[in-house]
Amino acid sequence: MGDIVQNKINFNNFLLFDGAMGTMLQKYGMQRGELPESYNILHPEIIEKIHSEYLGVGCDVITTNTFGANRYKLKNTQYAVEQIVGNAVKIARKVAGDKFVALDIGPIGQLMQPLGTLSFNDAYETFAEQIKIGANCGADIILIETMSDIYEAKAAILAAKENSSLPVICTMSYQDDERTLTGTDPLTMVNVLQGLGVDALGVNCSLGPNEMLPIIGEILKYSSIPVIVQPNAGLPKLINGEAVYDVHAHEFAQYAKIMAELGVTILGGCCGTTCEHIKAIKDEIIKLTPVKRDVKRITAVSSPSLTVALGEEIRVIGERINPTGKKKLKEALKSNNMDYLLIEAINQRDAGADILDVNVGLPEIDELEVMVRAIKEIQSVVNLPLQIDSVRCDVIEAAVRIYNGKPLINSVNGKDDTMDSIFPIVKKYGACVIGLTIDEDGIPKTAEGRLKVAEKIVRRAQEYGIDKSDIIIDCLVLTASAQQSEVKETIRAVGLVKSTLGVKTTLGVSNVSFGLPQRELLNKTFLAAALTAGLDAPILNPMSEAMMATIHAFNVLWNKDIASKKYISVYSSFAGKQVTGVTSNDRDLSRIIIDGMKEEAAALTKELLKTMSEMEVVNKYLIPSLDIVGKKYEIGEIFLPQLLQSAETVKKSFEIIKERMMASKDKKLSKGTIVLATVKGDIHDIGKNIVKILLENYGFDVIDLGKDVHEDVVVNAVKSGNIKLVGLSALMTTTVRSMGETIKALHDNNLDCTVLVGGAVLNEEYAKMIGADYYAKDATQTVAFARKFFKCE
Ligand code: THG
Repeated sequence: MGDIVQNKINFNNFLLFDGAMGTMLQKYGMQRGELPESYNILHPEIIEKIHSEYLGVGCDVITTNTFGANRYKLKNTQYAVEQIVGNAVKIARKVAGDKFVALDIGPIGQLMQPLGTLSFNDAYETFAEQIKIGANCGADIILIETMSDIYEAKAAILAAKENSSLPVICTMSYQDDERTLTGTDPLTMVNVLQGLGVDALGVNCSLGPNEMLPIIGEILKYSSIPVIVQPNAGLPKLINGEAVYDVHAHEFAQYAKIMAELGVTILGGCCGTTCEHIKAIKDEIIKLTPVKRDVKRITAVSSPSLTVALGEEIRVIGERINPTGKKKLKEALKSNNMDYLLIEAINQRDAGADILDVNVGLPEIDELEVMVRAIKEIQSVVNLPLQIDSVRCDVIEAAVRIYNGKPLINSVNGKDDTMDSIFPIVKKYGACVIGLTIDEDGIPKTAEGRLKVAEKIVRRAQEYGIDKSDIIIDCLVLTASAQQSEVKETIRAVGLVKSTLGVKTTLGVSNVSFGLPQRELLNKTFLAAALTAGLDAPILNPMSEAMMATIHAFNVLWNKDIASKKYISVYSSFAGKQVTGVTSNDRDLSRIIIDGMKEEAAALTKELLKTMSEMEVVNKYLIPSLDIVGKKYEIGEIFLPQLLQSAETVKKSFEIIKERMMASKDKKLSKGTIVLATVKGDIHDIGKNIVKILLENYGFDVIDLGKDVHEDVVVNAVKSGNIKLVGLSALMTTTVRSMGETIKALHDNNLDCTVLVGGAVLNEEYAKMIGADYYAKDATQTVAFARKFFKCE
């Protein structure tokens, strides 16, 4: 940190951030297509002026002009990250005085694996580079913002914490369905980011203050750390051919006031906001005192788009991904057959599991490597939170590091050395952890003895800064065959631990029956008794109908399944219905595509082609299952990651089908050719890339012209390929104009093609105005249009 004195920030007071950088740069003459970050080098005086103006209206924090200053976005420019970030922080530092400088970190602009190609480690390294430079040059805060993928946010937060000692703030951007692009809801965001130890969290960009209110309400309900909001100045509207933000300073500040009264303490502005907006907020919050919020912490684990809270309904932890006693799973792990694991995961999910235990501990394999792979693979197809189960600390740490969400660690116990090695991991990665009531002296015989161990675990965790709500106590099930007299002591311990410590509880229920016949009978009877004593999350075999039935019934009888809703949905048409879900035998290609199992799809396609024609496979399986997935996406049952996973699965099938068709005479598989381009001046091509994946997997050929594409390039591609359908995308308000120009160029050249447009700031009205033939809200709409256009229906 050199000799720069870092300012101390009080997050308990109101903290006012600045407004938009881009809007101000445009005001000072920045042209479309210019790189905003280049101003740190070419026109530092303009950046200095903008910072000074924001400081002049009373903001406490200025944000560096480094939103896109990462190695990916700067790759094809003449600038280095070091130079851009270094200059940006120095300029801000120079004018900040006793105010704070926030190092701005925006998204990398690439889709993360498995959606795209960016690996977690590459994301981490990319952020680490920016953060080291920014911290060295004197930034006071790391501001990670406009994140739409919580996995990317996690990489950035870890990079910030491991490469600086600065406070970290993270804000994510939401769509109008109150989820981020990759499907994260506000509760999940809070549960994950708060666990990772950020100093404040919240929302910025993409929506105006009004649209953000419901999201902010959710965040405030769960966040026990300060909440930050930086809205756009409304939703972009079209005025004289320009997309503009029209929530003016006064109205904006009224929303800021409402937010502050709800409990938001850190405010500022994003796109379209100026000094006037910031001054107006200042004038409002100066009259207010921060609201003291008392947030009750919940015990909850998360996948990227699903949070499972313990305490209301009984939650089932699926035990089946554990090689103990399972010959087939052992074989699969030894031969690196991940599909077997995935089928176990899918089957347990379909049978009603809420969380999946993942244990791959076998002496003959590289457990760490297999665990990391298993976690990644399972998370790419199943949207449930995972419980990471290993006796090895290094395996647990590697797994929770690359896990996407807030995991549950299985387990810690009352032994000093175990606690000292596991708790730092729990704390650092913000996991929940199961605490087993066993210590150096073994498992206490009595319930009181086990309570003592539980108390020790909770106390010690708190010394590590872990909240009690992140601990789930396991009073340990003993086997009836060996220790029959102690079985009911476990049940008594559950009640005692719950009432004394107020923590949530789990038990490995199936242990009770080891070595006895009719295990299910003992398991379900023990389960019912334990549930009555207050068991919250049993670990069991969800494929056992009797066990799941016990839980469904208990949830009704204990008034946890309100109005018996779930019970009725499971059992109202029970006659003849299989509740255990599909087994590996009846998995047809449609099912495999919907589940997103790539390797299985390829193998089964080959199999099907022995008896069916290529087009039959396409029309009977590929297209209909993609349609089902598209519908599920549209109604919000699945999110972008699952949609793309299924699309990629179809791609595997398609590759095989295409090969066959190339080999035979019939080469006409393509349903039509589409040119795609992200228009001039715009380097944000994530949307276009998503559209490309979907179109290709529906059987269209795509000519991808890339990003920042000049209109002449589009014209030439359409001319030379005699293309009938063109898709244009633009993300930024500054580049939607280029879109209009591209359409005009196509018309001026008398090209007989239809133009479809899409992008975050576009809408129907604007699409019409710039002469587009069709506006697509998302990738699935684009596909629907293409199918109509090429008469595939
Ligand atoms: N507490 C916690 N974690 C645990 C346990 C616990 N993890 C492991 C175990 N106990 C819970 N999981 C299982 C998994 C499988 C079985 C029992 C408990 C089981 N397997 C059959 C066997 O070994 O015979 C095989 C079943 C099959 O082939 O399908 O019984 O107590 N925190």
